[in-house]
Amino acid sequence: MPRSITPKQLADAIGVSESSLKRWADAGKVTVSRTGGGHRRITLTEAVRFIRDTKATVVDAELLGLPTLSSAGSNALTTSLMNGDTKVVISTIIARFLAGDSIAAICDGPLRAALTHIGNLWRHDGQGVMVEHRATSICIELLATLKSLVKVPDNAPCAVGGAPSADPYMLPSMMCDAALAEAGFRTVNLGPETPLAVIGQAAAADNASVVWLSFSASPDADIVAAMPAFAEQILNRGASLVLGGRYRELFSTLPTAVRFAGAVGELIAIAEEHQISARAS
Ligand code: B12
Repeated sequence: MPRSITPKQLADAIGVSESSLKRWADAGKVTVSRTGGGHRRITLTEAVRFIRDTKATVVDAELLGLPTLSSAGSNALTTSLMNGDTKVVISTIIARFLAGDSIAAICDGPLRAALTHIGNLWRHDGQGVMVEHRATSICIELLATLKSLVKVPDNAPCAVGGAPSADPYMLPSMMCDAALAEAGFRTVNLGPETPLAVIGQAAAADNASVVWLSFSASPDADIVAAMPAFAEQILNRGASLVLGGRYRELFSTLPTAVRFAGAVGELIAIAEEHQISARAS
């Protein structure tokens, strides 16, 4: 069951009167369902959509089951991520999301900047590895929360992806996953260290329109050797294959239909392009 709230809770969360909210519901501006007893309920994902679309100001996020919002800037975000302050990180990013920033923009902007800064620590500071692991864990929680706030339509096209064997990096695929969900895709994130054959199997089983592969660690020679056949298998199914991550350029000799993305936003643009041409054909 999706989490849901009452019209009064949403009205109080955005500082408007309950009667205004009921008027908007009657006009179809916010979708309301009824409980068995006839009481109005609004799913959390619908409340989040309404807040973002109407640029409503959230005055009490706790009524939505979210942490009190913080308007900390990018420097404060990096500091909080370094200090392991989960609550500040999540509340700062959720505030930006509710104000209308896309998940892709959040990933390519403040999150990438903070993690780049943290990645430079391990060389200089004995605590760097601990900070890096803790920051990754906070980002995992954050990305799962962001994904839970978007509604994916029932008949959504599917996107499948992950990182290949010997690549331990979790966050790039979690970012692709959450951003594609926001863009209206049903997603299957197979996560890090996934054999290419398994990604191919999932793409076929789920009839994926888009397949992403993340290369953050230097791939083994057998993966490089297996990529042409893998690419052919995905492209022959009519899906888009998108490679990202710092080692993606190793594959620049693959067929030109394979796409390369330096940012999550680019993946979203390619996935949307795929859907437009699929609808046209
Ligand atoms: C967390 C972390 C780890 C964790 C990962 C935990 C986990 N399970 O996920 C652990 C501890 C495992 C780790 C290990 C190592 N790490 Co490390 N790590 C990082 C760190 C801090 C963050 C990585 C991350 O998640 N970034 C967030 C992502 C989202 O950012 P991004 O990779 O830049 O991706 C952006 C774009 O490139 C793009 N993108 C990326 N992938 C994809 C995929 C697709 C499909 C698309 C569309 C887009 C896309 O979108 C993202 C958002 O804009 C980075 C620093 C950094 N700059 O990223 C170092 C970093 C990657 N690590 C580094 C190193 C050196 C190591 C180790 C060798 C350290 C060691 N001595 O053991 C090992 C190697 C592990 C291995 N097997 O390869 C170096 C890599 C240098 C290099 N040129 O290769 C970095 C850059 C740190 C540094 N400045 O030196 N690391």
